[in-house]
Amino acid sequence: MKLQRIGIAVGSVLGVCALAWAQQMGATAALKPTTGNTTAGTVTFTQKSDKVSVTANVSGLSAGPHGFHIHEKGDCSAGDGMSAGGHFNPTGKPHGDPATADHHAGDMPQLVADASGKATLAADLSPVTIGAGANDIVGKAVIVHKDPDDFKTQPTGNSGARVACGVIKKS
Ligand SMILES: [Cu+2]
Ligand SMILES: [Zn+2]
Repeated sequence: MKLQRIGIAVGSVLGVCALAWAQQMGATAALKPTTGNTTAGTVTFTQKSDKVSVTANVSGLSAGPHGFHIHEKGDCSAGDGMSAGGHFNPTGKPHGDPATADHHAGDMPQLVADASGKATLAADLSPVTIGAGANDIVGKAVIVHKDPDDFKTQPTGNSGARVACGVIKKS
């Protein structure tokens, strides 16, 4: 009887832990500057039911808006960041504003830097996931661009050179 009770108690604890783990599943990307740039920061992704929320803290930018995307290859080895490939686009959509229906899964709201070159961002992303399915962003890369994203030019948004890159890793 005593053993049985212990068994139930252990089972409950494991169940609660599994639930907490599922709710807090996340991933991070440490942004490092590409050659000749100083942009760096941290990007954190958290799975929340059918959406993924992103928070970013980035420094070393020129003041104003900067294109900000998840790119398809988790490879920041090239000095210019081009090894990360194009925008992450598992759903075969055109490039666009993430606030509208048609956009790459990897399209995110722009980073807007203040006069000191710092930018913070908090947003919900869709349709991406962490750790499962075709829209999984783990193993992809986050890129910060030199210029604003016009959300029109295909397939890049015309946001210019890549000033920082970071591979997305499960946390
Ligand atoms: Cu990009
Ligand atoms: Zn795009």
